[in-house]
Amino acid sequence: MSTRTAVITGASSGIGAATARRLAAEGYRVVLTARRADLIEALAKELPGARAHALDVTDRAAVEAFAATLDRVDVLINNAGGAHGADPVATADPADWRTMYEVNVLGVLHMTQALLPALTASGDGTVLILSSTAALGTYEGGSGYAAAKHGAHAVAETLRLELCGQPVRVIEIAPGMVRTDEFALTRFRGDRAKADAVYAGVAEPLTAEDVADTIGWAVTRPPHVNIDLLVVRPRAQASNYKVHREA
Ligand code: 8X3
Repeated sequence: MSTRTAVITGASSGIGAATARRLAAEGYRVVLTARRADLIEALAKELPGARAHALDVTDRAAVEAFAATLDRVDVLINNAGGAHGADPVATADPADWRTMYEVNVLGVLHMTQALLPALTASGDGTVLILSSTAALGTYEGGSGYAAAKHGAHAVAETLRLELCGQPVRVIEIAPGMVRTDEFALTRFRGDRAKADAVYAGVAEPLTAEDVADTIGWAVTRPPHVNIDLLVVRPRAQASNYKVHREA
């Protein structure tokens, strides 16, 4: 049997890069995609058999062209996503909402549609959608991001219904507070002080590796075991609103 292949979106940093490392360690041939070619090419050099393909998941034609380059796909990790802005509904920028919907929802649609034939043909395919605790609840300032991630959650739930009886699992992983290099910095448009304040006093937020560990566990369960939805938060975060901060 040839080596199982995992395609990972947003693999240039954070949870995507950590997941690429984790799945390569599990023996998968990983295909790294992200907009930033230099970062995924550098990571691919570190991982045996890995390949990098620069890709914007919001570009449907590019996604279809990428899919045509693949001879085998067993696992699709829909990780590309993110938050833009933390403004109230009253003043939020529609451009931020459009960007979040395009990446977090339509990006998942494009990738899943393009790779589903290969995932089904593998006889044991997995579509994993990385959502968020913002897919299941919300918080002030989180409306646009929560709306997009609620959308991704709905896609996961619907796809699982539609694929029932076919050899493709649909897994959703919903992380809470994860400290990565870029998530909060992107949300606050590069404002380092605001980004750091998100994690202020939290003894140990999750790391990208913690989430990659969860993803690695979920996708390596036996084929008949489907981890529908897994919420993972740091011990110091009991809910979107209940975070223990040390003074
Ligand atoms: C990240 C979790 O709390 O910033 O997806 O929405 S949160």
